Amino acid sequence: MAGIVIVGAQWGDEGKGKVIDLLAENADMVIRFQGGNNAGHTIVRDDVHWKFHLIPSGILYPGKLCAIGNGVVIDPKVLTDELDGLRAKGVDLSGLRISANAHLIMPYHMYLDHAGETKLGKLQIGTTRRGIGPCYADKAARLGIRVQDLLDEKILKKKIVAAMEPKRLQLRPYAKSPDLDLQSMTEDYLTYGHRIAQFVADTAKLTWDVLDTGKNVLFEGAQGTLLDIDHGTYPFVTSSNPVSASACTGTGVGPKDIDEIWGIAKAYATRVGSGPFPTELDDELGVTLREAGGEYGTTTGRARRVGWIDLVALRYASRINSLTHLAITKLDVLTGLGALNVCTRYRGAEEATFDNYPYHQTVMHHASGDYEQLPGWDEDISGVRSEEELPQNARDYLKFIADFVGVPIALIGVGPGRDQIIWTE
Ligand code: 2SA
Ligand code: GDP
Ligand code: MG
Repeated sequence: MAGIVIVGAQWGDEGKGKVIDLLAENADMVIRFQGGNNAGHTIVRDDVHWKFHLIPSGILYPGKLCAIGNGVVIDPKVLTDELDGLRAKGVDLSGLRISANAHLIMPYHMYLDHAGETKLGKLQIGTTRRGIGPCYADKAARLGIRVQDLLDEKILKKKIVAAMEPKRLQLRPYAKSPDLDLQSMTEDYLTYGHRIAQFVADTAKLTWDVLDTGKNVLFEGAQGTLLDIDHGTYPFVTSSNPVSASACTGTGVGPKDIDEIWGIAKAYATRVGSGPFPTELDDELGVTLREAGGEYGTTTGRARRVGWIDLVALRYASRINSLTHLAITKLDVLTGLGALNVCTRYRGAEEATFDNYPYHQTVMHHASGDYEQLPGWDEDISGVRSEEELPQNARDYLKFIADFVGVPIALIGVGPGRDQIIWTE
């Protein structure tokens, strides 16, 4: 039996989609456990780019059991559009299952996300404006609407009324929006319900059944550790827990069902949206790195902020997630960049230094990276398939990361294609 969790070890977009696609080959089930269609997971197969927002990144294996767990928030319009798109491309959806307990993003969640950001002005989080935060807020307030509610008109309508009632003031500017009309919203959501009914299941039970027969389950995380609502750079975080512990609550298994925890990290760092980023490069080199790495949001197209690899944050992510394996992606992007900085501690205000990730928001906002400089390499490594073939400086760079973080590197990415990887074990 093996439960394998995949999490982002930085601020998201580390290349989780690609790693999940690779590991899914030997898994009997893939299940997503948190986040929603704020996620954008890219898989490149035979030069075709697939972008998934809600559907698990294992769906390209025909018939593979792919589940959306209870911890995910689902925008049923995005889900049905994604399903239509995949069907049109001939993807087999017979393995798809959707938790009856997953919460739904409603039209008012999107308006509230937008309104919240507008109100914050300069202090805005930089959300994807997909309604993620307001949906999780309703879940916690016990005003959420779940997938199972789509199957009963009376219950659905009652719950929409109850959920909208306390939001009346905030929603007043949008009162005339047709999608907020109770009757049409109910009808739209009932239609979504009919369209996804065939996939709705008890995904926790399905997961136990796979694990109990000694088969492998991949737990697919979205976003990244530093965006975690409890352990990330609050309030500049998403509204769920992208850390490994959430694989349990977001699917319905216990910690003893987890055997391996893979943290995915880029060979450098990126972040979309606002918030502290101690190793950020906001100079020419940053622009070069962004273009070389194609660092634009998979969901929103926003330019991602870029910076040096932050080993203080990565070591913190290793501890928070109990990482057993590291996958370092996008090593190829660092080729030809010259000497490479790796952040080994933070400098704060008034000469303060921090070897460990500081819990205090003010400290984090003033933190900047303190670096060791390592030599770079100029050789094209995109065709390299074994560690031995990598330039010595690239191998030393990886060794420095693994030693500092204290977690072995199992996989190295040298390009977006699914064959552009190096297995180290
Ligand atoms: P939200 O929408 O409430 O979850 O936003 C809150 C913060 O979480 C960040 N966030 C992300 N960061 C990186 N990647 C994400 N997915 C997309 C991608 C992002 C995109 O794959 O590129 O396309 O812009 C993601 N989703 C949420 C967000 O930037 C806020 O900082
Ligand atoms: P995710 O959200 O963690 O799945 O990551 P995204 O899909 O949002 O962003 C990662 C991007 O990097 C995608 O465009 C991938 O195709 C690409 N990618 C993944 N691994 C590598 C790699 O090793 N090298 C390069 N150059 N690109 C990669
Ligand atoms: Mg992404």
